[in-house]
Parts: sequence; C-alpha cells; structure tokens
Amino acid sequence: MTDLQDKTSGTNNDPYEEKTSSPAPSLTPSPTTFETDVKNAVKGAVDVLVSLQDPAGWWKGELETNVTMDAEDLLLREFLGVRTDEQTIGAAKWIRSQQREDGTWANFYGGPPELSTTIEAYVALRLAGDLPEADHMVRAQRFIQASGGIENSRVFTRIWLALFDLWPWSELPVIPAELMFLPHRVPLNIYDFACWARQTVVSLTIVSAHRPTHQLNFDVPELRSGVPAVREKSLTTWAGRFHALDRLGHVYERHPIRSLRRVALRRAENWIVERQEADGSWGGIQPPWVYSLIALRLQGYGLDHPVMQAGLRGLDDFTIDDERGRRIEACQSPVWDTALAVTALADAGLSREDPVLRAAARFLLSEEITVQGDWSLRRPELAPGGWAFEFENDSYPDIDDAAEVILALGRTAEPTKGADRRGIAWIEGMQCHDGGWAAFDVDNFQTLCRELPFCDFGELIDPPSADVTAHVLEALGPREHSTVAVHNGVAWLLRAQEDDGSWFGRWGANYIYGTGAALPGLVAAGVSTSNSAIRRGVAWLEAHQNADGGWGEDLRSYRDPAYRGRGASTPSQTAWALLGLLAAGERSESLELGIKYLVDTQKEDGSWDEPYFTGTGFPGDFYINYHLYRLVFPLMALGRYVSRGGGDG
Ligand code: R04
Repeated sequence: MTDLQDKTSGTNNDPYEEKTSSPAPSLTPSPTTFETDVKNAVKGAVDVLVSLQDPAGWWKGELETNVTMDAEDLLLREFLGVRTDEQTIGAAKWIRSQQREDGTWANFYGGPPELSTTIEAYVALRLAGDLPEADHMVRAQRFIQASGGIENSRVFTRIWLALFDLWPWSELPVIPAELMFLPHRVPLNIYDFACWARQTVVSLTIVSAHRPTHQLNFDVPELRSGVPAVREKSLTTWAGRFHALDRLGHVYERHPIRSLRRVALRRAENWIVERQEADGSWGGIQPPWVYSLIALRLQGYGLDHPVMQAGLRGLDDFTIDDERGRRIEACQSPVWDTALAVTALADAGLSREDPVLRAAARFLLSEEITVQGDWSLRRPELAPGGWAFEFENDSYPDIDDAAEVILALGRTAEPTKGADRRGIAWIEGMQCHDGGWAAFDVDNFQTLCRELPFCDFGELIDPPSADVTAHVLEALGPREHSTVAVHNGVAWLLRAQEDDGSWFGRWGANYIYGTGAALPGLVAAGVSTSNSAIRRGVAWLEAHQNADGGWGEDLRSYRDPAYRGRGASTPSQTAWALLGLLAAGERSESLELGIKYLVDTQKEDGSWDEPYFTGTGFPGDFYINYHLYRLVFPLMALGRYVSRGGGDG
C-alpha cells in the first residue's frame, strides 16, 4: 500500500492535507492545562531517555536499514566458509519477516518494491533452504521478472551473484586495480571518491581482478529475464564514453600486464590493511567492511589471520539478535546519539552539573579524534580534532558529529580540556572553498565519479550540504559571529535556499530536515529572525504542516518533487519543523498545533513510535531509521518550547 493512496479519498482526516485547506482542530481549552501537559510530556521523555543511557555514559539507538545487510551477511559467511545453521536460521527468519504481501522487499518502511534488495533477499533465502516453488518465493520471482530480472539489478547485487557463479563476471563493469596508481591530482583517483565509496571501490578492485566463483548447490535461472539491460552508448556523454572504455577494460582483463597488476593489488591490499579500525571494521560501515574481508581473503589472508579474525569478530558486535530476529546494523551511532541526547536533556532543563550529562560528556571527550586520516591529504597541516560517528572509526571523523558534540559539550559543566577548541579549529580547517561544509572531506566535488559504469548506486562524492553547514553554524556561530569562516558559511547557506524557501536535507529526510536545521543555524550565526530568508523558510514549514498538526515527508521526495514536504506525520520530522519555527521566534498557531501533536502522540512510556525512516544514507538509494530520533528530537522541541515560556505570551 502506498502512502498517497488515501489522497484520492479526499476525506478530511487525510493526513497529507495541508492545514490551509482543512479546518484546524481547536486548541486545548485552557492554556494552563496545556502547559502542564507539555511539561509532563517533557518529564516522561526525560525519564525514558535517561533510562536508556549506558553506564559508560553513551546512548546508542538501533540503526535500522534494509535486508541487503542480512542477505549479504549470509553470502559473506558462505563465501568465507564460516556460515553456521544458527546464523542462517536467524537471518532467514528476519528476512522473511520483512517481506511484504506482494512478495517484495523495500529499502524503507512503506517504500516501493526494490529490485536489487528483493533479489538479494531471495538468494539469501535460497541459501537458507527455501524452495523456489514456495509461495513467498514465487511471489518474489514474479516481481523480479516483471522488473527486468537480475539483468536490471545494481552492480553490487550482480557482484554478489558473480561471487557464487550465479552471474557472469564478464557481464559486470571492470573495476581496474590500476586505479591505485592514479596520482592525487588526476581525475578519478581514489581520493576523488567520498570516503565511504573510496573504501568500497578499493576493496572491489581486488575482487574484480580475482573474479572468484564459489559454487553453490543451486542456481537461480528463475531470476534472469534474458533481456540485457540498456546501457548508455552515446559517446557524447561521459557515461557513454566510460561504457566504451569498460569494453576495452574487459579485453585488458583477459591479458593484464601481470607485474603491474600484482603491484596494484598489493597496493590496494596494504591500503585496506592500514585502514582497519580498532573494532575490526572499515569505516565502521557494512559495505567496505564485507568487501574488504572478501578482498583480503582473495589476496591469501587465512581466516586465522589477525586482520580477518578482528574483522569477523567485529561483525558480531554489529549483530542484533532478539525476539524480533537476527539482523545486522549497517553502522552504529553512539557518538551522534550521545551528542543529541545531551542536547535534548539540557533543553529539557537538566542542569550543567547533572551526573547524567557529565558522564555523557566524559564519554564524548574520550572519543575525541587525535590522529590524522584520509582527510589529511587535502589538509596536511591541519591538526587532528573533532569526532566520528561511531565507537571506533578514528580514520574518518566527520564534521556533522564534531559540530553536534561541540554543541553538547557546551551544555555540561564537565571540563573539556580544549577538546571543543580543537574541534572548532578542525571544523574551520575543513571548510570547502565555496564556504560550505561536507560530511567527511574538503572539496570532494568530482561529479565524474558518478558516471563510471560500476557506480550505479548511492552517492559517490561528498560535497557540502545545507544540513551539515547549518549544524556547523549552530556550533560556531554564537562564539565566533564575525569570523570569515562563519561569514562564508552563512553566505553559502543563504545561496543554498531553494526557490520555495526550503533547504535540501542530505543526511535526513528531507526538506523538513534541511529547513529545520538551516533556520537554527542561520539565527545562531547572527542572521536576524526578520531576515527574508528566515521568513521564507518559516512560511515553507507552516505551509507544509499536516492537518493533524505534525509534519512528515516521504522519502520518495528525493526522486519525485510531488512528495516535497509531504508525507505522514512523524515525531522526528515534526520536531525538526518545530525547532526551525522556535529558532525563528515563531509564536504562531502552527507552532502550538505542532507541540500539541507531539504531546498527543506520546506513548504511555514517554517515548514515541516511529516506523517511518527519517534518516538518509544516500538520497534516492539508502535510508536509515535511527531509533533514537523519535525520542531526542521531540524532547528538544518540547524542552525549548517550555523554556521559552510557551503559549502566545
Ligand atoms: C546523521 C549524521 C550524518 N553524519 C554522519 C554520518 C554517518 C553515517 O554515514 C554513513 C553511513 C552509512 N551506512 N551505509 C553506508 C554509509 C555511508 C555513510 C554505505 C556506504 C557505502 C555503500 C553503501 C552504504 F557515510 Br556502497 C549505514 C554525516
């Protein structure tokens, strides 16, 4: 069922109907009871959030993505020869539980059927012993065939199938290991790729050179349509030229210069080994992790090698096994979640001295990055600092986490011993030349990466985004209003405003996230709340409020403009809109209705439900349900509303 179906019914309780076209629900009769209700909501949310803190000071909500994680986990284990029955049964149960009535799997809750995800889930279930004649498998086949079959699936999916001889390597783009030789100034060298793509590409060069074929006791002819996928052929486009180059690449693959290839592979291998993190991961994220393990195995690393051992053991810590089933987290968010939780609790009125906040601050301080990373290539003189997303991804700190941690540290009395100052210096040093901030790197703009034949999934580069730039302004603004860095950042963010008054959300869904971040960022950096950019942002938010008082934006808005700012209300998106309105000094009915939505939808236990995914990994391709978002963002919004002195007064 699609979320827009009830649009056609035209009834008044359509959650998508904008408030201008529907009767507004009346406000609570007495303002005093309403204020009490809000304060009680804050108290309930504080209690549950505090109860979720780990004794070591951190918070970490589940990071939910899609079943390709679980399918690929079984395939990885099969490839390495370490797959157990217990793992297989648990993962298969989880994968089956995520299948929808029509036999398909999606990439996010309520999302459209996704071909590659459905193929990977199907193959994993075959591996687990489900028969192709079984009802649920037949339904999946029908969708896969109707969508063009394996032929039409993404490169990553076909690589997984090729590893098991279910798809020919000759029908996959070449990922030449000789990429490792390109100097840093030459376009398409590995540092032109965003860090997450770089780690994936380097390990796949090794896999692509070895072309392994691990035999299974089944094939999947039922998933092949026999119709070749259409690829860009015109030499007037880069995609077409790269496609032609790829055909040449296939010829070269048959007779590569052996010594050159050997050196290239050794270089890729060493590059990978040098970047393994203390938890055994690569970048703390699933794709480079699993491809690196496969690549090193192909380079001759045995399962008893310490690098392989650490890698496999680390995966266990990214596995959740509970009554809902066995599933893999694509990454983990302890630093991010802890920073947000501190800010939310401080907004709710916890004192700077509160032991809860001080313990969290001590954890954050222990996570400060003190070593150089791939980011140093473009900024060799810049001293390390800042924070990464996870427990252990020291090589890849990110600017978004650094900004949020600096904001959080400012809310506790714990002495920072200069960590915030070093973080600010690092962030300032990581500003792109155009004034914006990206997530992990400086000036990572090479759009040509996106045209390569093996790059048909996800975001390949890391250019500045409105949400990260806004978070930086929020962190730096109040301290350094007049620095050149802040001035250029404000100018960047003002230029990034869309014609309709909103801002694009790169790491959260979508224009509501971007706008809900941009308004507080601009105001913190000294832009007046009466500035026309702020007013237009406020107007956009208020025009996209749902009839139930909340806000929501369907992830399809990344591909289809019709969904911009539209979707079922969710707690986190409602909170983002409210944080924008609050920062802009709004005291409108819209604000009150939004607060009322949060109060009314809070559960008995003080938390909120949020089946919808509101986090973005890659616009259009990869989405995240951060399980703590449903709690920390509503708490921030309610807390800021109360401390401002609520009501219309
Ligand atoms: C919300 C905060 C954003 N801030 C920190 C981001 C941290 C998470 O970043 C990533 C998470 C990812 N997952 N999976 C991938 C990924 C990449 C990230 C991923 C990587 C490569 C391929 C497929 C998926 F950068 Br291929 C969970 C900026």
